[in-house]
Amino acid sequence: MSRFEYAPAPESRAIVDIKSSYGLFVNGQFIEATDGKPFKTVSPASEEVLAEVSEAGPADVDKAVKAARKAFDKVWGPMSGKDRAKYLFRIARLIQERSRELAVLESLDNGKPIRESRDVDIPLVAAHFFYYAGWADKLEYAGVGDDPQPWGVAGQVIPWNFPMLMLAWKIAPALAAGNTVVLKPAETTPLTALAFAEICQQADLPPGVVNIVTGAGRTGQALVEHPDVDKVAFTGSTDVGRAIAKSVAGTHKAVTLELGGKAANIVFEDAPIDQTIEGIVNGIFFNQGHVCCAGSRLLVQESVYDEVLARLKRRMGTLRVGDPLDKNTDIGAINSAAQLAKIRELSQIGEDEGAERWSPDCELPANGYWFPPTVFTGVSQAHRIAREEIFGPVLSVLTFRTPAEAVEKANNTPFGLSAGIWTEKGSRILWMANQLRAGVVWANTFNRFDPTSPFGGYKESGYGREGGRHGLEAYLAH
Ligand code: TAP
Repeated sequence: MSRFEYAPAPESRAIVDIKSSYGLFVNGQFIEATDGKPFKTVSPASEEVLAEVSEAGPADVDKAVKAARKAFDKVWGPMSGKDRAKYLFRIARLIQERSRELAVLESLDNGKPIRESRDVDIPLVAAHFFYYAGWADKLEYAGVGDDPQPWGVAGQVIPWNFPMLMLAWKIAPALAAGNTVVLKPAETTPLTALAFAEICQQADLPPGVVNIVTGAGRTGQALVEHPDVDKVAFTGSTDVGRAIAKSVAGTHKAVTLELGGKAANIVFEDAPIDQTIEGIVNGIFFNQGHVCCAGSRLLVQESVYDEVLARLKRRMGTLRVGDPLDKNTDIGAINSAAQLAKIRELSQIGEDEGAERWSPDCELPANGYWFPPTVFTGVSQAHRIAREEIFGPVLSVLTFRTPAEAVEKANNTPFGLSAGIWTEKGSRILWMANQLRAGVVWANTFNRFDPTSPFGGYKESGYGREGGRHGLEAYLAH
């Protein structure tokens, strides 16, 4: 595979103003961390250092939790829902106003294509704040009784794949319900969370209602283990989720966990073929496959296997891998060297276990972290690439003959986050949706999100729901 020199599109880079260093956002101010060393956040497309960011240690986290507690007791808790809504609407409008800048910042820090951050991530972020702003004065209809009460201080830890969208999923319902928050973004993608902190200042949000503590796993651990946190909300890997569940067991804390997935995307012989190919591509290559609900296991009915594979490979050959800031890019950079190593390792295991690997001939930039769109055929259910989350642009293809076999294979996973069904038959969609042990089931579409719809998993994909009315429930004591 050939390599070329990556140079970020200069015109988009000019619209963001990244500071050389950032402190923690505590009690409405950016402050220096007292307890940890600063770390660098880099652009995964160029390895350029974007900024130096403070690492919060336990003493800093304690400061943030105290600020959140004070704001809860004195300001945000006693405030009427109607007034809380005004702040949330204001934040939503500021996100819209700054959406171009936020999209560029997200693509720079995360590596995702600008077309996605501009058209999907940031509009959804604003939509979440608008949606939950509407709930703030109607909590008695949230389904948890006539007198819903916030938990208090929420400690929230999020991953790097949708940095600002995960922040919105966490912060918007928490604030609408009357909680205050301390949020830790992922180590590799802190910049949009820090921009959000500025937006909170612009919106005149009372100090301490939102606090952002940057850092790595140790910061997250200090936050979820802090005794004065009432509600823990975590999105990330199943391993860390398990550790968090153990650490809060036996405490007063309420917990929701959104963890990994290994979704089946199921194609029947009567599926509308053009739409299906686009759905398969979107299912696994959207956001470089760094998607918890990615359609990473393609189940194809045997009778259409040859046609689906041939058309899929042809379509994969047209995907452009490269500069995240170029509007024509389909697949951006892998978020970190560590994630690239994990994708490479599991792909090698796929080959070693006997599956057949294929990627189109595509040029990859010389610097930065990249992986070509890849499909594995001849995959059996026992293969690790069929069982483990790769979290990259790698698709494993299996076949089935009957709907019952498709259900059995789709459910043969410890995860249960999402699934997709491609068929013309409405009755089959309904039957399959009932059989599949997945929190979200898409029919003739994939990776569609909306603030009104609950999202979350079964089994090792976690518990609790985010989004919609159900997403409020997680932030209300009942
Ligand atoms: P993790 O390694 O689990 O990290 C998630 C967050 O937890 C990061 O902020 C991380 O900090 C922090 N963290 C690490 N160790 C911790 C500890 N012991 N205590 C508290 N916090 C800790 O996951 P990731 O690699 O960032 O994200 C990918 C995973 O997230 C995938 O498995 C994916 O499926 C899942 N995901 C799930 C969903 C939903 S909705 N189910 C959505 C998106 C992603 P550092 O980043 O600094 O290490």
